[in-house]
Amino acid sequence: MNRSIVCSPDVVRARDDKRPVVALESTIFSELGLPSPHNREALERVQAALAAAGALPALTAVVDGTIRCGVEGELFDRICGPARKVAYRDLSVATAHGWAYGATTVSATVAIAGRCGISVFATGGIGGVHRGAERTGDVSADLDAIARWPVVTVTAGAKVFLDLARTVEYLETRSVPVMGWRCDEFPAFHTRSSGVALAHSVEEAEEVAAVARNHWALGGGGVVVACPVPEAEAIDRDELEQWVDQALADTGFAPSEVERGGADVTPAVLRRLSELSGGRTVHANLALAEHNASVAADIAVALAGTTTDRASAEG
Ligand code: PSU
Ligand code: MN
Repeated sequence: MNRSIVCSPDVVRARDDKRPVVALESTIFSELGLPSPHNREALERVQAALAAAGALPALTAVVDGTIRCGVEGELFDRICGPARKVAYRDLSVATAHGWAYGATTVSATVAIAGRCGISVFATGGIGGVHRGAERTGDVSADLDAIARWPVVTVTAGAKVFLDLARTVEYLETRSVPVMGWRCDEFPAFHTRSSGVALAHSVEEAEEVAAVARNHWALGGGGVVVACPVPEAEAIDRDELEQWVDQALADTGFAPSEVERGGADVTPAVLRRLSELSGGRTVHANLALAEHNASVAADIAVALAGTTTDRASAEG
């Protein structure tokens, strides 16, 4: 099929047999995502959650200049190590320049999944519209990529220091159905509510599968399932917002830098949030990643037997 992407034999077999497969990004598991050793724990918990629900993981990454779909265990030490972030726009450069390890973001992963015929993707949180985007223009490429490729993205929303109302507005503009998973607000990653209402909510994986099939039959691209962090690990919104304000102040980035979301801003803010919360933000991150994987697996099981080919109109 697609020679620019190397799929593992397991992924090829499962896809061809129409068995459930769930794509995973690698940024969250690299040193760019979670601090060691929590990144390794996240990878193991996500893989276990997929296996428990009967879905095969298809971890994506650029390894030694090759785009891989289905990275296996012997490479996990590298996956959890230092990386360069690879968005969809960077895949062509990472391969041409032979990057040793490019950790895929959401935009790269939905593109790889879409090209490989994998229809479900589990992540932690998606990128979004940054605060101040009306001046800086910083809108994550995740949103356009989600709109383009026919893949269901399961996410715990997006981080509270993005502009969540504009993020949801943008997905609406790009005709992406966004469904709250047993909730009616867009979740804010570490915390379950954002105050941003969603137009639709769903209760079961079968409902998501029906929406996705219908969207694809109409020529649509991606579908988002917005899945709040499990209650037991969730952080209270007011408490989180206090810590965010404190973390932004402590890390000393100017408001313009925070708004621009430069490469070093988010990791520094997340590190400070973890300290201020006594590690609770990291535990919330692990719990939501694992939970998203199990919801994504159920959706992949519900969709199994169908392909992501965009059906042409009948008659
Ligand atoms: N949200 C998180 N942790 C992350 C990311 C998002 O809580 O590590 C990563 C994802 O890989 C996402 C990317 O696709 O950041 C978005 O980056 P940007 O805003 O530069 O598009
Ligand atoms: Mn950006």
